[in-house]
Amino acid sequence: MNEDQKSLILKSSSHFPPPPGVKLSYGTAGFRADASILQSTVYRVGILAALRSLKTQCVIGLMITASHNKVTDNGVKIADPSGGMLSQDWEPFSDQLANEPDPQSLVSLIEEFVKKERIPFNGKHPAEVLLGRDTRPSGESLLEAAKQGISAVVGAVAHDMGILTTPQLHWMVRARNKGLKATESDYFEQLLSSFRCLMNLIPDRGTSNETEDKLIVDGANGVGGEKLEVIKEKLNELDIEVRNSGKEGGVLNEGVGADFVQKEKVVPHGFGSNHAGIRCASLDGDADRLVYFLVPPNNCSKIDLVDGDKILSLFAVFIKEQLSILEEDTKGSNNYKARLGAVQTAYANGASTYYLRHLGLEVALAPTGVKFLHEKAAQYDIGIYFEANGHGTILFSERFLSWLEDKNQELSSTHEGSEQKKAALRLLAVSKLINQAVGDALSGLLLVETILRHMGWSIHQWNALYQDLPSRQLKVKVGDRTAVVTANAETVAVKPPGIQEAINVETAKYPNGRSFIRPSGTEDVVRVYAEASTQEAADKLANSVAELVDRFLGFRSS
Ligand code: G16
Repeated sequence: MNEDQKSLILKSSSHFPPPPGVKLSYGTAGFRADASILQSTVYRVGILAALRSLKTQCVIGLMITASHNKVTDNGVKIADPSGGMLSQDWEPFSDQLANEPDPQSLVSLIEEFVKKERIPFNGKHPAEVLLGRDTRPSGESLLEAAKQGISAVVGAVAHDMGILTTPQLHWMVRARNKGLKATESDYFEQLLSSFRCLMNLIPDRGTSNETEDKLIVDGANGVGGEKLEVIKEKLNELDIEVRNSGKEGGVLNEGVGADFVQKEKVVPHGFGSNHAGIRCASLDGDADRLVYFLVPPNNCSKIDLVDGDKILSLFAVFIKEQLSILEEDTKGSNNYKARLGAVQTAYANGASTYYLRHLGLEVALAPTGVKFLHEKAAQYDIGIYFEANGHGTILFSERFLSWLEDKNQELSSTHEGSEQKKAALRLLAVSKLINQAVGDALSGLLLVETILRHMGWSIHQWNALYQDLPSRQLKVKVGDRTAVVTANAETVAVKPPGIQEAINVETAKYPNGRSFIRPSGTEDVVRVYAEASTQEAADKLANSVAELVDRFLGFRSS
C-alpha cells in the first residue's frame, strides 16, 4: 500500500466514525444491528469487499440486508467469488475492521492485513464489487456508505445492481466469475427456462393429479414478493397470488414472513379462514428462506407448517427417484453411483432426520448458518442442505454434473425418449433451477411446485411424508449472549458451566425429549429449542429451559 492509498483511507474514514461503545461481530450472516448505527460498519465492509476482490482477483458481492430482522435493523454481508458466503478465515479481520475506533490504527490494521494476505495492489486487476440491497428504508444511505468504502481503495469499481433478493446478488456474483451472463433478467431467464424444462418432463401417470392449482404466497412485505410478481407475469403455468408484497402498506417482517410463520406457527397477516385447505407459502424479508403452510378449516389462527425439513425431504425423494432411474441403465458404458447426502442443523425435527435416513440418505449435522451447511453439502455429488427455518438449496458437484452431461449425450444416441434420458434431463434442469450459490426462496418455490406436479401430490400428501414431533422455539434476552458457548453442532452447551447438566435433567422428564440452547448470530438473544412427544410437553420443556437460561445468565433490563 503506498502513501496515496493510506491517506485516501485516512481521509475517507474520517467521515464514518464508529459509534462509541458498540462492538459488532460478523455473526451468522454478516453484521446486523439497528440501522442507525451501521454507517461506519457498512463503509468498512466496503473496504473489505474491495480488498477481497483484489485478493481473489474476482468480482465480489456486498448485500445490504437484515433479512428476517425487524424493519429498523439492517445489515451487510459479503458474497465470495463462488457466490457463497465470505470465507470464514476473513471473519476475524472483518470484526477488527468494524470495531477499530482510531482512524490511524484503522489504516495500520489494513496495511498489516494486506501484507499478511499478500493482497496485490499493482493496479493490474482493479477491485470490482456488485452491490445489492433489500427494500428497507435505511438501505439507500447505507449503500452510499458502502460505495464510499469501496472507492477508498484506489481503482476499485462498484456496480449498484439495485433492489434485489439476497440470493439474486449471490447468483450474479457466481455467474460473473464464471464468465456467464449475470443480469437480473438473466437470472429470471435461467429460472424460467429450467422450470419449463421440468414441467415438460412431468410424467403422465394415468391417475388423477392431486396437486391443487392455486398457490398463495406471503411476500413478508419485502423484496421477495416484488420479484415473485415479476416471475408471475412471465409464467402461465402456475396460478400464484402474492400477498404482503409490500405494496399494500404492511411493515416488513411484522406479523408476516417465513421467520414469523415458522417460529410462531400461526397464520401471517392477510391470510384467514377463506384460505383454509389452499397451498400457501411464505418468504422471508430478503427471500432466502421459504416455508409452506396450510390454514386448517377448524382452527384458523394455527397453521400446519411444512417447513425446511419437509422441503428437504421432498427434494430428496425426487432426486433419489431420478438417480434410481438412471442406475437402472446398467447396459450403458458410462455408469456412476452418485453419493447423495443431506445436511441439517440441531433445529431439524427428529422425525425428519429419521425419515431421511430411512430413505437411504447420509445425514450430516452442521451448526446454524448457511456457511456451515453449504460447506458440508459440497462434499457430496448431490448435497441437499436445509435449515428447518426454510434456508437451503441443492448442490451438484462439478464432477457429477460433467458425468451427467456425458450420460445425457450417450443417452441421446442410444435411448432418446427413454425414462433414463428424461431422468438425466430432469437432474440437469434442477441444477440450473436451484441456486448453486445459496438458499433461494424463489428458485426453491419453483422447484417445489414442479415436484408436487411430478408426483401428482397435494400439499396434504407432501405433508404426510412423516409427522413432525411437536416442538417449540423461544428467545431469551440476557445480559451477554456470548456467555453461551456450544459444541457438537450446537447440541451441547459447554458454557456457562453446569447449564447443560441442568438442561439434561429437564429433558429426561419428557418422553422423546430433546432440547438445546445457542446464542443467536443475528439478534441479541439466546435461542431455546425443545421437542417432545406432545405439544404440551415440548412447551413445558422449552419454558423450563428458558428459565434455566434466565437463571444462569440473568435477564437484561431493556
Ligand atoms: C440467517 C442465516 C441462517 C440462520 C438465521 C438465524 O438467516 O443465514 O443460516 O438460520 O440467520 O440465525 P440465528 O439463529 O443465529 O439468529 P437470515 O434469513 O436472517 O439471513
